[in-house]
Amino acid sequence: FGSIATKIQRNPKFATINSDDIRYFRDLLGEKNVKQDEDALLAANMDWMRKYKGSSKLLLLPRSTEEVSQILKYCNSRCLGVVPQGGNTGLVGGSVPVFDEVIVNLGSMNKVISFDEVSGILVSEAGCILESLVNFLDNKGFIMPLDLGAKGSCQIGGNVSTNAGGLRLLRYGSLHANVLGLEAVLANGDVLDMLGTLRKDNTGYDLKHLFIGSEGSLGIVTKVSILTPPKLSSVNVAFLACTDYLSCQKLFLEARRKLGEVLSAFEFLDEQAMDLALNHLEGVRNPLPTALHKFYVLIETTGSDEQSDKEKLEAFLVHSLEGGLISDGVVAQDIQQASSVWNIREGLPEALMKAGAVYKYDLSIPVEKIYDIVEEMRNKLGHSARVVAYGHLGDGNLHLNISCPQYDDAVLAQIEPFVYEWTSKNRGSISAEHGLGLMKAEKIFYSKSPAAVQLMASVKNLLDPNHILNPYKVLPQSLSFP
Ligand code: FAD
Ligand code: 2HG
Ligand code: ZN
Repeated sequence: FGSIATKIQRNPKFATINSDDIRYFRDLLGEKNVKQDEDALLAANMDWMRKYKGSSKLLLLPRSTEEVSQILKYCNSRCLGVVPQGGNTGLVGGSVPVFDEVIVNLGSMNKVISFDEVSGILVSEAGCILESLVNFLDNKGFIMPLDLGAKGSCQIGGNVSTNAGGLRLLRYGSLHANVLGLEAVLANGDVLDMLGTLRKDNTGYDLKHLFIGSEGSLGIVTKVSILTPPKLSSVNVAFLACTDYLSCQKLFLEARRKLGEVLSAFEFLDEQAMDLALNHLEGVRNPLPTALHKFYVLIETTGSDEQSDKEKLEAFLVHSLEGGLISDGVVAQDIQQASSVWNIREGLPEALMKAGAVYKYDLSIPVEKIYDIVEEMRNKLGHSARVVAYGHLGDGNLHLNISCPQYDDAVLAQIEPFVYEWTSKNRGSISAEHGLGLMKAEKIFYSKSPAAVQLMASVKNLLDPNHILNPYKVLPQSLSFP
């Protein structure tokens, strides 16, 4: 496991769970929603990467906002640390305890509350799994404005709390644009009803935005209202090969120009990522099998007119081939082929897990510089680790992954602080979409000014004066103890 927790001190103000606490929670939630058994706690204490592991003795499963409110009111009065948890797919150690914090998992709050078929506005509880919302909407002819590889496990409340980006952000924008309202419970148990369903509402400060991306540090999100786009009939997926990064970049510019309003995803992976997918993912084969290319680009178009969308894509591909931007390519002929191409891209986090230990960096970098850091990192590390690059090129978001047989402090010392300093120097962000969590709480200054961080700490103090919510995460520890 990562050695991060050993560098952090448990907040001495926090109480420890006792039998009175357990009795209180059992009375409130019923016995079966208060978990103390080893199996349930093992899963809830460990993150998806198996890199961060807490030692909580208590997992609570509330079924209503009122129960969440009572839980937080009680924990606040007792000064018990709390970790809000969704699907536990987060990649920065934010969703599991560091020490013995109480885990509050929203999974039992999984009902759709309403759906307006005219406006496409969906209101649901926070514990709904993203994929179940996708399936619900599919029947109504709508889609979720976000899509990510973790859709089978992550919850909409977790997505909102991390401001998850994913594979469709290029087309539909971030959750700051699509979440119309939410309900959140503050640390003292107060329920903040901001569950608006309006596209436009300029009455005062738009407080919901504080909760979008605050990673459970300001409140527990219990309900979400979200704008969903209509499902369009024509979806096309092309998988293309480029000989160098500059061609990928130029291809992106061309795609925006030539595919315009139908472009719905522009993802890239490099040779090392493809090699990893082929070696570690079951049932995956290279759609361009003649050779291993340096770069691959996945382009998706989504529109309403099958014939004209296809013509547009074909004209774009012919033009790109003639102009030398792509060296090879295929267009998926049916849904199965499209999803097998998507499986390569979406399966990369899992392939990395299977390959051994992995250091993950989720960087926003100006598109033209994205691959510079990958090459610099490769030169620095030589043969001691494998540098794997992929990501949401259309959003300027690089997923830089360094894979090695086991975690090794000597390798880590080569990567950090280099990766953060490089990103900061090039005016990027050290977290494009995964958040800061535990991994990067101390690193926030690489991307935010001291004045901005100080204001964040003031907001935290105001909303959670005892700092019970997701302690040791998001903000540096020096600002974290009240
Ligand atoms: P968790 O992991 O349980 O929690 C994440 C954070 O949110 C924690 O800090 C937690 O305390 C807080 N939280 C959770 N629920 C609540 C709540 N109801 N109220 C308050 N705080 C809460 N992320 C992307 O942005 N884009 C991607 O493309 C993407 N792809 C992924 C693919 C895979 C295979 C995996 C494993 C992860 C991926 N992620 C991606 C990261 C992760 O899935 C997202 O961050 C996701 O949004 C987390 O949702 P979750 O329900 O699992 O939250
Ligand atoms: C993705 O885009 C996720 O697949 C995970 O954000 C990124 O594995 C990663 O580093
Ligand atoms: Zn991503």
